[in-house]
Amino acid sequence: MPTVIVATGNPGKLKEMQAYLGDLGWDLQLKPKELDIDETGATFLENARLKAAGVAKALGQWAIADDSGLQVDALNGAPGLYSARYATGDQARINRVLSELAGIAQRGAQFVCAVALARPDGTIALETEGICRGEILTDPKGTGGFGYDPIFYVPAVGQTFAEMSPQQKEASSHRGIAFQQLMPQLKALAMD
Ligand code: ITT
Repeated sequence: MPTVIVATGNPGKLKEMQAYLGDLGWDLQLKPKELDIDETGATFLENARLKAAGVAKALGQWAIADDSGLQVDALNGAPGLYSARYATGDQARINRVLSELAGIAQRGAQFVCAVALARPDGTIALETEGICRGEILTDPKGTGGFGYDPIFYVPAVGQTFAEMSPQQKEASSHRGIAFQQLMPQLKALAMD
């Protein structure tokens, strides 16, 4: 059973990644807290590569990383790459997006998730990107999930991410889509 380090410090992401990778039978281990890789890339994919490669190389193990964020159309794609740094804490981040959108009728937005898997030498073995379109509500709805989930409404499902079951979020979300895309390649990968 290959050991793979899940290169994230975000508990919400970790829970989803562990569930999505569960069928592979890998020995999933969490990266040490003190091993923090600077996110200096210009795109989600670049940051996912940096995190996966940095952690893999530092530990000499396979590592998988996710870089993700919310892009709001009326805010020219903000918070985007800065989604985690938009304010301190999930509630403050939600409040900032809602106040910046106050009085704006155009509510379109998308979540993007880039995933990269790095070999123990830091080279990238696989990568992909998933996108989920939705709308930003005027008030939060639902208590599940994490981050911006309570304000992100998916018309095709008729619910926010925070109202969805974990299975529904997996089926429709940026991260769920990215991992669905990767799954056949992950299953076929020789990791010895
Ligand atoms: P790691 O880099 O350690 O993985 P992070 O939280 O810093 O953790 P990112 O830099 O990728 O991760 O920032 C992504 C932010 O976007 C995250 O903190 C959330 O606020 C938000 N986000 C990403 N996916 C989300 C989801 O499925 N639901 C709600 N918010 C999400």
